Amino acid sequence: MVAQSNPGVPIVFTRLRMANLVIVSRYCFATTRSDQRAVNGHCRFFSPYFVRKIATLAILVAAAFAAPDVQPRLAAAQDSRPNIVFIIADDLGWADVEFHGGNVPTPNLARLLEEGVELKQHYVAPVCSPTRTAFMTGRYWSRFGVTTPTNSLALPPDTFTVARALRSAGYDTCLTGKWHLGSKPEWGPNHFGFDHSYGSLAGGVTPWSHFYKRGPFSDTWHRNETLITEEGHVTDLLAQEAIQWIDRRRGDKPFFLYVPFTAVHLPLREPGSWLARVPPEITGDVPRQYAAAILHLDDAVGRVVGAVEKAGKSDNTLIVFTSDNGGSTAENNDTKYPDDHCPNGRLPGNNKPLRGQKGNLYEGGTRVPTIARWTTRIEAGTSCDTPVHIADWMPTFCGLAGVAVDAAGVKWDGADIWPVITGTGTLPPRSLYSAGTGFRSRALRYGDWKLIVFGKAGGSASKVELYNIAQDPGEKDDVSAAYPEKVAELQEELATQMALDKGTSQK
Ligand SMILES: [Ca+2]
Repeated sequence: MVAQSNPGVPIVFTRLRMANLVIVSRYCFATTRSDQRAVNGHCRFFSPYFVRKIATLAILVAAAFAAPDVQPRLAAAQDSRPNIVFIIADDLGWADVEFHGGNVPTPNLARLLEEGVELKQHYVAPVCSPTRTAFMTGRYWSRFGVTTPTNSLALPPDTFTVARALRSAGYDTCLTGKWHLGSKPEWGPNHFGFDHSYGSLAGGVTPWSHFYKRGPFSDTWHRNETLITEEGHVTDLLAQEAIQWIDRRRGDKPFFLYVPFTAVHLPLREPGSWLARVPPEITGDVPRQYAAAILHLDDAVGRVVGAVEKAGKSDNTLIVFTSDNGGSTAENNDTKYPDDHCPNGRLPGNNKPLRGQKGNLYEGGTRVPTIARWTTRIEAGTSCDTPVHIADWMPTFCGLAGVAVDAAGVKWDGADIWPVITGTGTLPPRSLYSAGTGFRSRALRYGDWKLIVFGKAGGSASKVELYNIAQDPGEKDDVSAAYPEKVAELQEELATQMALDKGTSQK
């Protein structure tokens, strides 16, 4: 059956037809600068320009409603399903990118931005594994009790993951990058819906030797869950595998490619060729390494996007870029990792003007640079100010792919955000809920408001803060004392969300 929150095939039909009409309407009632230029100087309703548009409208409206039987529409829906490339950086902060004031050029991201939509309020977890849990499942990480980076098995083995969902709809699926949802090979990506997988089973790795932190999971570099040893810088290897997987594809089967880079997570030691490109005004070993890692990451994103274009798939591929949490200021040469000659010093992760950083629930920890591009379906150079969440991608992808979902078995927290990405609709009012690490804090975003509760639920040490994010995105002014009714309202919703978490009674 088809879940109410997930547009199944019949709803996809409706959406496609409505989308056509929206496009046609926009075309006819021009509002873009180029259209206004074209109209300028003419009598709008009698110009050859407008007559041509009205004729086109008539033809396309007729075509949109001229499919009386299901089969032709099914063919149309099948043909419209996009390939999906989901690229996620590691610990890349809000202002680490040039388009948010970062100090190094990110031209490939800038190009995606020019050709796509920026999601200006895209929320993730404050740390790694929780974000990946929500992306994989469409559910809040706390539903699985995952609130910290983990090497244990994060998801029940039969979890309906986004990879399984898309594979069930005929997609080929591939992960090149960091998994971190269970660090044993038998808990790896191939066991959760990926046809092909490569990279780190655990978390971030040493850049040249590809080891995770010292201990039982240090040896983690793999292909299809078989541990391997390779030479090369981690960013290049991950990009290269993704590109080769695209290049080797044959036929028209749609694909889902998930590329979770380890950049710009510590420990960093970049190739000399990238260090040489860092602007001279950036000084200090680790700040220069960090800048080089951003340049390198941006280039790797460009190479993956280039492979999609070279394969002739650009017009029917949705590409998303985001980060898994805010920027970090931790020590680069973390001694928990085997030595890989990485320089000492603190990372300069930049989340300005947002407050906080990786690890906490302020905006700097959880709001990350995010872009979506689909050249034929998303209007270029647009932005979306609706708060959205990493858990929204699975319902969105399933909607686009026409995945039939068992409503009784799937309890998504996320929503299909395609209407707000494309500017064709709005979402019903909803809260966005985030559990902090170890359930030691919680946040709830509702409308312009954000409630943060510190301390274990019900504990005597709990502390409440309230911010109006629209007026105060930097979370400088806690207004909880001035709006007790708003605090109470949000606490009630928070309690409802908390009750759905795994093991709530123990928290
Ligand atoms: Ca991370």
